[in-house]
Amino acid sequence: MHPGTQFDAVVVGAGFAGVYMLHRLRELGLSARVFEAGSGIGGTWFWNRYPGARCDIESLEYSYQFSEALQQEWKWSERYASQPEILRYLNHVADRFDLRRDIQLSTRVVAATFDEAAGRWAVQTEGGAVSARFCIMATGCLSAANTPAFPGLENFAGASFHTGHWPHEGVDFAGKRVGVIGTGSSGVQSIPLIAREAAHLFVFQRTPTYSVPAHNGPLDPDLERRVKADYAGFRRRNGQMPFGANFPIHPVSALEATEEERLRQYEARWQQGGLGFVTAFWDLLLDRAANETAAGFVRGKLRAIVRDPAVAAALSPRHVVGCKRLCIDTGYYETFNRPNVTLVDVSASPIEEIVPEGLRTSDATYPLDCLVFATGFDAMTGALRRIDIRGRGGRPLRQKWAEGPRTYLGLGTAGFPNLFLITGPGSPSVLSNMVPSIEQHVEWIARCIGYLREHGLERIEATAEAEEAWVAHVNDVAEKTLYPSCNSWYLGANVPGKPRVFMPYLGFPPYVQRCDEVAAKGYEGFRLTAGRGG
Ligand code: N01
Repeated sequence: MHPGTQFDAVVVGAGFAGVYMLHRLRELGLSARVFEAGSGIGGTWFWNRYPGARCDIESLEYSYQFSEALQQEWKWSERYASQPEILRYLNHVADRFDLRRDIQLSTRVVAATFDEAAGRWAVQTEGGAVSARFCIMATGCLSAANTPAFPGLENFAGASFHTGHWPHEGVDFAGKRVGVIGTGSSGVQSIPLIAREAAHLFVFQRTPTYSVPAHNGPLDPDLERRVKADYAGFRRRNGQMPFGANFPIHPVSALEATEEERLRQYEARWQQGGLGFVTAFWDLLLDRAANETAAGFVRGKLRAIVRDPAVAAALSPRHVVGCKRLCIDTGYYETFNRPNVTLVDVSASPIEEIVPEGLRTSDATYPLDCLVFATGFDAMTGALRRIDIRGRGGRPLRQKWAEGPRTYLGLGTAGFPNLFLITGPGSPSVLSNMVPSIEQHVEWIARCIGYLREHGLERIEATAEAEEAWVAHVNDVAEKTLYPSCNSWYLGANVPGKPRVFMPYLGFPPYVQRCDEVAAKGYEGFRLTAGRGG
């Protein structure tokens, strides 16, 4: 890589977003380079190799739709695809569309600086620098691992792992005393499998979690046939649902339904399995009393599963169900019936330090050979903040976002011309089916770049006014729901010191409509210019 190497576009990250962005840039006839820190493509699905890692959106939906041939020919083996299968799929896509030659692996981007005079981005990697007119961040929403700074961590004599940076060769827990910190989706998926292997498993739980069974299994061939007979229609209908996924909303208030009707609905959704539990009634995420009926149902289920009433009580969440990401499990609550599993409530007795022989809480020391951090991510902004991004006037993005992320549509941010974010904060992203959201952003960005070229324009930048209004709108929408009511990573509440701002935009269909309107009005809310300053 020579300092003078020039591209039309640089894409940072080769997960679902970067891979598809490259394909679209190629179709536009642009020169593009993707930089990927990992030694393989796949993003989230490259890094998260912990036991039990799988997607909890159904495989027929968690896949690209941009190519009818691709979606017809690929065969998923299970209802919910496992991490290895999704990684195989992404590698297949890279080969099928001949993308690898423009993807540079094992290359971490450390800085990106907008050169105002040239109207280009200088993109600095650990191995060199290039320049590009467009800089597209496909860095992922959940890619910057969060490992809490427990005192003494560096003195631990055993082995420690973060679920988001799992060793490729796997980890042998046989005969080991293992501690897992964290009971979000990653903990809920890995705990049952680690428990089967370990001599003893201690689960350090700060906040109990609501989890609904996955009922995973081989993909139903009839369902596959029906979906593939009209894949486009299936995608279109899903795109009209609030989360952009096939979770039909039952159009009845939980409070207006009779007790019997409520139980019937909840039981049906429980038996169906998956995230659609939260749309069992239309007001579950809007009204506390309505939500409590669903929360009570899940607590009842877990009390029936977990034999020790004290353990069941400690596992019972009190917050609003769905407010932190709902978990989907295979045998999670059942795992606490095993004689080799101990639940440690670290909200009652907090973790004080990691000691060479294990973990010490305020009332006991737990001897451990291995420690697993299922402690999540510096979500949505973490990966962007780890790159030194500087816009007009050399202003750092980190400084601009010091009080929380500010974007227009989650696609651009004022002061940073020709910088695009794929599924950035302020877009539905993590509160939608990620793959269609990624495709929608990639297609919007590709169309926008095409428009600039057709109109002899060189720069696009969100206006401060449009951004201001969008940030306020994202907040207004969230405030009408129960989402801001608990300490979730959607709010940045899991990372000490992170500003508490609700980051995703709620509502996939209105969001897509808004993006389309903005484009149709010549990119309303963005300033488009012919050259420098303009
Ligand atoms: O992370 P999390 P995750 N001391 O942030 C605890 C997606 N995903 O990796 O709740 C003690 O949800 C923390 O406790 P608390 C999905 O969107 C999808 O599990 O903050 N505990 C919590 O229990 C998901 O939501 C899939 O009190 C500490 C846990 O660690 C997102 O990724 C699979 C602590 C972190 O949970 C993140 O999930 C996996 C501390 N200092 C992930 N700090 C599927 O598609 C944190 N915790 C299936």
